[in-house]
Amino acid sequence: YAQKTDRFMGEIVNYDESTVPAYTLPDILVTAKGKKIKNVAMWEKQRRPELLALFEEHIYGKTPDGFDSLKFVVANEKADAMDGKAHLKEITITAWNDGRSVSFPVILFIPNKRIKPAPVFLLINNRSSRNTDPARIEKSTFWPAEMVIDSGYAIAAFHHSDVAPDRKDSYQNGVLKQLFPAELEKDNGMKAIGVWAWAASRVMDYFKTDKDIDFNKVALVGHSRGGKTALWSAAQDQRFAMVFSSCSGSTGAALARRKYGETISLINKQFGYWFNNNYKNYSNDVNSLPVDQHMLIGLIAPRPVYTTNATEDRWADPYGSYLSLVHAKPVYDLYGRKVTLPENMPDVNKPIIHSAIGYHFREGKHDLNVFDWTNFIRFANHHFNR
Ligand code: GTR
Repeated sequence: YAQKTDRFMGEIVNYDESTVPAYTLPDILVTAKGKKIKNVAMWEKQRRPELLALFEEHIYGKTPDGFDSLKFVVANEKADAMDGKAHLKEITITAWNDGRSVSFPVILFIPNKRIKPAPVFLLINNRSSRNTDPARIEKSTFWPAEMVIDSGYAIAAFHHSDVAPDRKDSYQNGVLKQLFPAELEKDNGMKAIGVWAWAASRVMDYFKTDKDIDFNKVALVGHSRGGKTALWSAAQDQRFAMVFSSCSGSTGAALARRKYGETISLINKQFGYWFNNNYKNYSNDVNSLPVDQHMLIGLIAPRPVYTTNATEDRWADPYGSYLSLVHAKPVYDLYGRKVTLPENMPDVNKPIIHSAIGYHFREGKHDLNVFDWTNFIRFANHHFNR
């Protein structure tokens, strides 16, 4: 990885630590009016809502407050799936608003060997839907369902494109056009990531109705664009008890101001339909963005959050993603939650588990694999006291 720059979409991509510009992050514990946040009450009443509103307004768009109704149907069920180890439920979630509806499927396996409702990992699947094959003919390390079941957890997934297609010419076809067409007219209206995050919350609504699931132990998982979504979803929806964000990079865990790997400008050019229109204003003016991504991590506090990076994924700026965690720590400190992140980037393949903010920098590619899931389970076991 000697190469220090690259060219992409007419821009120079920086991979040289020594040319990262000097930057000042907006202070996570100082309000827009300059007031210092000194305790949890001030954080929750003043700063947290302020930051949430800034992320809505300038980046991900505002999630509509409500919709008319929601319906869950178990479309298929198998009590002895995975050779008897798990109970499979294929659920169809249908949401209605103003007389129109959208339906999307959720795959859920629940371990049969358990005495209580099961904690669950919910994956926002942004790769092939074969990853979550309910028949288990296809098996993928992206969603290693057998391994998760053997660890005593339920595992669920939905496919992001079932609620908002992952294409700039058709992302509107789904939740946006059907349920919230007015959002498409607004500069701060949610786009694809907003919809994916909204759908994760609807799965959460379902979990609340399933007595086999421990509603207080739902961990949200996402990779890359799904990892950005997982952070945004959990930042808004405090019912998610834990978050795992794999290789989320730009507009996920990575600090925008570092200009290393993928920048706001590049992500807006390639994937503008993920973010609201206002975000385009920062393509060439990152320093005027009133937030940076450490604040997105801070919005998840005091809940445990775990992020990852991979050595062959400089595009996602591993160091800048780690720094985001370090700069979110003051919020966890307010809550008295133990965060044991070393000041410098941790060694490769050395996970940090016993910390409310967990992390690993693993060897290999931009992906979600068995090493990742093994450590997600360790982190969940630790923080769910299992
Ligand atoms: C890349 C994109 C990243 C990341 C990734 C993915 O091409 O630039 O921000 O989201 O796709 O989702 O795999």
